[in-house]
Amino acid sequence: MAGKNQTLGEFIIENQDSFKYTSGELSRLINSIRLAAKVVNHEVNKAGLVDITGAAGDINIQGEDQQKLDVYANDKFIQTLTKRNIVCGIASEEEDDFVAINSQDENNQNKYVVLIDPLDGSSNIDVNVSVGTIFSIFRRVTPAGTPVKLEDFLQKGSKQVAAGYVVYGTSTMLVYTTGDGVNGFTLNPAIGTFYLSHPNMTFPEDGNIYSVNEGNYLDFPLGIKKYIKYCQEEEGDRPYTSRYIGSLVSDFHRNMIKGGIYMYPKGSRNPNGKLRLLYECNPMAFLAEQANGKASDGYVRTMDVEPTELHQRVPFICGSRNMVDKAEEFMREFGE
Ligand code: AHM
Ligand code: MG
Repeated sequence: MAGKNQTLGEFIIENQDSFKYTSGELSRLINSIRLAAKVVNHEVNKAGLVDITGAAGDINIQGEDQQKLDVYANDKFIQTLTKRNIVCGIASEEEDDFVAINSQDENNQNKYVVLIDPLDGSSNIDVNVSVGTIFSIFRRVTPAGTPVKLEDFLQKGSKQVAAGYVVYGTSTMLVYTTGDGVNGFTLNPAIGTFYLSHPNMTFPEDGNIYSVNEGNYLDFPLGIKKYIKYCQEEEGDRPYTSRYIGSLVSDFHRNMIKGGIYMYPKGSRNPNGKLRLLYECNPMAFLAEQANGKASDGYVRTMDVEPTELHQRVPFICGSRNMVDKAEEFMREFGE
C-alpha cells in the first residue's frame, strides 16, 4: 500500500506488476531518470555559485570546461540512459536529431524511446527561479534489434506509456505517471532519497489562477484575448489571479495543486506557439489527463495531434478541466 514514508525506489518495485508490460524494463528506465535527476539537481543547486566557480565557457578548478546547465543536464540524462543500456533511442530538445543507442544490434531488445527536455525554463536559472526536466516515454514501433527510426519518436501523445517532470524548486520533486494516476515524490537532499509526498495528484475541476505571458497580449488570437478578459471580469468567483513564472513545469505544478490554467497561444512571432509538442506539451498533457485535468491546442486534444517533426511547436492550453473547457469555448466562438 502506498504510504507517505515510501521511497520512490520502493514505489517503483511495488507498482511494477500493475503496469501492463511487466518485464521490469520500464521500472529500470524510471530508476535511471531518478538517478540523473539527482545528479542534475546537485548541479542546479550550485548555480548561484557561478561567479565563484566560473561562468559557462570558463575552465573550472579541476581544469574542466564549465558547461551551461542546460547542456550539462542534457549530457547527464543522455549518458545515464545510454550507459545503463535500457533505451534504444533518445530525442532531446537540445539535440537537432534523435540519438540511436545500439539499436542496430540484434541482441539489443530494448523497446523504449525517451523524449526529453533536459532543463526547461533555463533562462530562470540566472535569477534563482525554479526550472525543470520533462520526459516522455514510448514503446518503439519498429522491431527491437533493428535501427531505431524517426517514426519511433513521431508518435501521438496518446501512445505514451509514461511521462513526468522534475521540478528543481524550493524543494526538488519528481512527478510522474505510467497511465495509472499521478504521484509526486520529494527529494530529501540530506540523504538523496525521493519520498512519496503527493500520492494521487489531481487538478481541482475549477480553479482561479490563469498563467499566460500577457506581454504578448496584443499578438494573441481573439479567442484567447476574450478569455483573458473573462478571467479578469468581476463576476461570481472572478476575477481570477494571474500567476506566471515562465517555467512551464513550475506553472503546471502550482496549477495542479491549486487549480488553474496555463496558456501559450500562437501569435505572429510564434505562429505555432512556442512550446514543443514532443518534449513539453505531450508529457504535460498526459500528466494533466491522468490528474483529471485537460490539455488542448484550443481546438484539438494535445495527445491527438499527429506529430510531423521532432521539434514541432503547438499552441498549448492546459489545466483544470472546466477552465480549459471555457477557454476552448472562447476559441470556438471567436477563433483567431
Ligand atoms: P525553453 O524550452 O527555451 O526553456 O522555453 C520553454 C519555456 C517554458 O518553460 C515557459 O512556460 C515558456 O518558455 C516561457 O516563455 P515566455 O518567456 O515567452 O513567456
Ligand atoms: Mg523547453
